[in-house]
Amino acid sequence: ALDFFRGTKWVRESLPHAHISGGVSNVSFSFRGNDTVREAMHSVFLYHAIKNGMTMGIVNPEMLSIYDEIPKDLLEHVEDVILNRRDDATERLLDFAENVKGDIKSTEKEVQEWRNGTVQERITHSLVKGVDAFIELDVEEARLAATKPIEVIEINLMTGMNVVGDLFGSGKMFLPQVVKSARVMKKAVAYLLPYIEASKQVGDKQGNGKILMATVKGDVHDIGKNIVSVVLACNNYEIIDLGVMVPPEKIIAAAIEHNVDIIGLSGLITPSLDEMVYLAKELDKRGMKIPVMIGGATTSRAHTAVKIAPQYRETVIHVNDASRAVTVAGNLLDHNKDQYTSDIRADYDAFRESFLNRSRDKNFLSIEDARKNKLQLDWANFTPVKPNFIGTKVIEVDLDVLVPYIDWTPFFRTWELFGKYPAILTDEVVGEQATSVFADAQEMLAVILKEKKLQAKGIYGIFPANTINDDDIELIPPAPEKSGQAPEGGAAPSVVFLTLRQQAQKT
Ligand code: B12
Repeated sequence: ALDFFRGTKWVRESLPHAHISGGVSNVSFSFRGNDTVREAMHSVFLYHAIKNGMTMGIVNPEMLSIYDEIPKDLLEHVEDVILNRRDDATERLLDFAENVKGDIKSTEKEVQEWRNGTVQERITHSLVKGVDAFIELDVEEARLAATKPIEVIEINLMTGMNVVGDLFGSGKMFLPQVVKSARVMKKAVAYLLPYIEASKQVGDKQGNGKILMATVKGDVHDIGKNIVSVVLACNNYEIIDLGVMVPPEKIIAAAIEHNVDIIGLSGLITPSLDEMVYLAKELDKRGMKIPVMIGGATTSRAHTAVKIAPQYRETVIHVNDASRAVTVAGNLLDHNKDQYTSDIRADYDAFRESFLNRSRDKNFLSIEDARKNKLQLDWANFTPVKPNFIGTKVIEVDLDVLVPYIDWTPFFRTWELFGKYPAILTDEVVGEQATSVFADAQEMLAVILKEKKLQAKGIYGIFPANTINDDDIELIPPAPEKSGQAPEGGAAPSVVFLTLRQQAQKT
């Protein structure tokens, strides 16, 4: 926003005859669903843009508050963001926005309502909404009901984070909101840590072994890695934590320097999978002998078996969660480890083999074989029915007839509201916005129907047709009637559709 204002000012001063237009509502897009904040943002943006020389603002006048009537505290928070006045402006506005949603009475009612849910519903709500006020209370309740404190992380908190992940993945949550969810998650984990540590096993001084932990290059996610580190530390493993975005050379150098027993790699974004493959190759090239544990939300047993394990002669094993990590580390360092590691390798080899076989099945046929498969029609014993007409026909339909056939789902997608119609109208996150744009659309549609603003027309045709060459279709349109434009000889030129026979192998 600030750059827009500065740019506008510069253009108007340097090129006095130029005009500037700006789309205002984009600035508040991440606050969809909170009209109070959106309207204030529009007014603030317009106010400063006009002051700097903008000549035309594109804005929905129904979504605009009067600049001077914006409550002082809301104005301050919004201007901090629009004018980039403080480093924490976004965070502060996000927090503040939670309190200005709707009127005070309904906000209070909403608070009471979500507090009536089950402990899982309350934890999920806090994570999704980024509310940290009650998280310790709810986590404590879950801890008292759990057998072990780690269960609260792996069941209750993970369930909530997966909801956050799904909403984020489908575009219904935005990055600043996920940052807030991550903070709530970290607060919850910090609350549980002393309880997890209290269950620390009393071991010998030497400990069970040394484990290097790192989130791979390019990846910033560390919540899961940190949990695994704590849980392993509580089981007497010495942890060398290299943090996040760790380049492969640094992981290898640290593994050698600290003489670690296991390397633990965490990754949550797709590029991390390739990083792990690369690292496995590098470990192999250097003839390293340290087993590797792979973890993090986007990693999988399948990817580990098919892509990572074949690159490294030593053991590579995928681990689903923090508690499994303890058993796996124990097995990798046990005196019986040879049996365990050869079982893992055999298991992954078998998995990979069957996976590759399945892909082989999908192989394509050669074009010659595909052509041999073509449908054989018995034309000699078939007399086609003569159609009522040859050529094209135009049809006109009343719009009322078509309305029930409108597919509304793509309509919502153009508004970047994801979900299927009609369920989207009651969706917890986008339902309110979806209902509002749907109501606008119904109003507009009613006007279109009433004033007959559009006319629906269709055209269809029936023509003699033949297969020609190997896979192509020739249409023979009739000569235009009495148009006088038919080419010499009467018939219109034929039209050929070029097609390619289906080559996918059918099982
Ligand atoms: C919180 C979060 C963030 C936070 C991270 C904060 C932090 N300090 O970690 C922030 C907001 C910074 C963030 C940023 C981004 N994120 Co993000 N994020 C998430 C979210 C919602 C939760 C992750 C999480 O903490 N889960 C809870 C922990 C406890 O689970 P976990 O990590 O899986 O760990 C458990 C196990 O996997 C295992 N484990 C984990 N590591 C290891 C390691 C070993 C050795 C072992 C044994 C076990 C193990 O044990 C843990 C406990 O049981 C996920 C969604 C999801 N469902 O995972 C998306 C998600 C991972 N993010 C995603 C994306 C796209 C991004 C961004 C690229 C977004 C953007 N446009 O900028 C950036 C990434 C930038 C980068 N370069 O890395 C996508 C990744 C999609 C993909 N396949 O690539 C996801 C899946 C969301 C989605 N559905 O689209 N994100």
